Amino acid sequence: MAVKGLGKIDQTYDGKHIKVGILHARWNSKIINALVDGAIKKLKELNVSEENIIVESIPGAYELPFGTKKMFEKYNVDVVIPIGCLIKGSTMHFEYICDAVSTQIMQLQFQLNKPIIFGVLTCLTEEQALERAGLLPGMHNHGEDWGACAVEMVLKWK
Ligand code: RBF
Repeated sequence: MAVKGLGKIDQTYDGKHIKVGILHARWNSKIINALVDGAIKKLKELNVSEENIIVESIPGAYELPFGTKKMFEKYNVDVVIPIGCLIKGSTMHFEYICDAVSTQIMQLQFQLNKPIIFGVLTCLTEEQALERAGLLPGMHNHGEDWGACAVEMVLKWK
């Protein structure tokens, strides 16, 4: 098969029959709100119905892996998009949380045999996060990519 544009969706997916969980952290709420809105917008564009999009929140990014596991158990969703925004501070917290969360999310996919999207921004500055949430002029909202990724990852491997 020909190589398509990197990062671009390879075909049209119809999300009519899939159920998606969005679990978001509440730290850095302005950025989080934009990312969640972007993910929902894209899910709806791909035909996922509003009642099949379940949104829950947890305090911070560190809670995302456990919360994601619970989203599958509680709501029987096909895929979860854990959304968080970590911004580097002056201590080592950032490194520990980024490492723990990314490792656990990756492992959880194999434990549960379910796709989990990596909706966590790990930024060195707030400006980087604002850019990636589409909140600075001309910048793209990564939440939209995560919505598209979620639909593809469910339907491609059915
Ligand atoms: N949670 C986030 O989602 N993003 C952050 O940037 C973030 N920075 C934190 C920095 C410090 C120093 C601490 C103590 C916590 C931070 N958290 C952050 C919260 C963390 O993910 C978690 O909710 C708490 O540590 C409780 O387990």
